[in-house]
Amino acid sequence: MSRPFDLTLYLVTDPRLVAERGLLATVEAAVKGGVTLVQLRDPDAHGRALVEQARALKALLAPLGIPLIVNDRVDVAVAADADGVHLGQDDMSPADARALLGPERILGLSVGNPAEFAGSSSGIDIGAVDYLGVGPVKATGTKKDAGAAIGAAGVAAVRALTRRPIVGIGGIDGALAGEVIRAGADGVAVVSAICAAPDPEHAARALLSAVTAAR
Ligand code: TZP
Ligand code: MG
Repeated sequence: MSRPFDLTLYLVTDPRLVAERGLLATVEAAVKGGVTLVQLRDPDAHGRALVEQARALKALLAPLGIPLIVNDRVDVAVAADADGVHLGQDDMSPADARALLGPERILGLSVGNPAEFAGSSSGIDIGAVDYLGVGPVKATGTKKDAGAAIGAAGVAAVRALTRRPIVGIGGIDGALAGEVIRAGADGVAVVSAICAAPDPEHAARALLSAVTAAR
């Protein structure tokens, strides 16, 4: 059983989009605005830099009770004592990650569409996974190799296949957040809607209201 987590408003960081304001300042503002979970995502960073960033984020978030998830890197998550890991379909299998992470850490898995969910649940052990990141919901420039957009209807289709918690991701803004929640997602994950906003705290607060209103 993993430690408790709340997918309501899930911030995924992007090194380019936080460069000007800084990673910690951006996350601190976003958390003030109501972000409930933070993922450190920097696919190009080297391990040492990533561990340092994860430790700094953990020090900021732990006193606030907000879990820190590390993208892709089980080793970095363990080294920095992060709360969990988010895996892509081509990363280490969830079962292997779970063996390294132990029972308490949170484990997420990206699912691009209903067919990929069906493949994941047969080909790999989805039993080790605590939540699914589903999308891109809408086309996004933030992740260059993201698959085809599936819309809120795609989220609903994955929802129909599993009871596991789902967070929608990809191109989500205030307007789309409500649709994704009404499609059955437990929360929304955003990168640019917060990281590239002129006021990340205000942006987070607006997204949180959209999610809450749609529930
Ligand atoms: N995974 C699927 S889409 C995406 C990730 C990391 C990027 C989402 O970024 P944005 O800016 O919220 O569209
Ligand atoms: Mg990944």
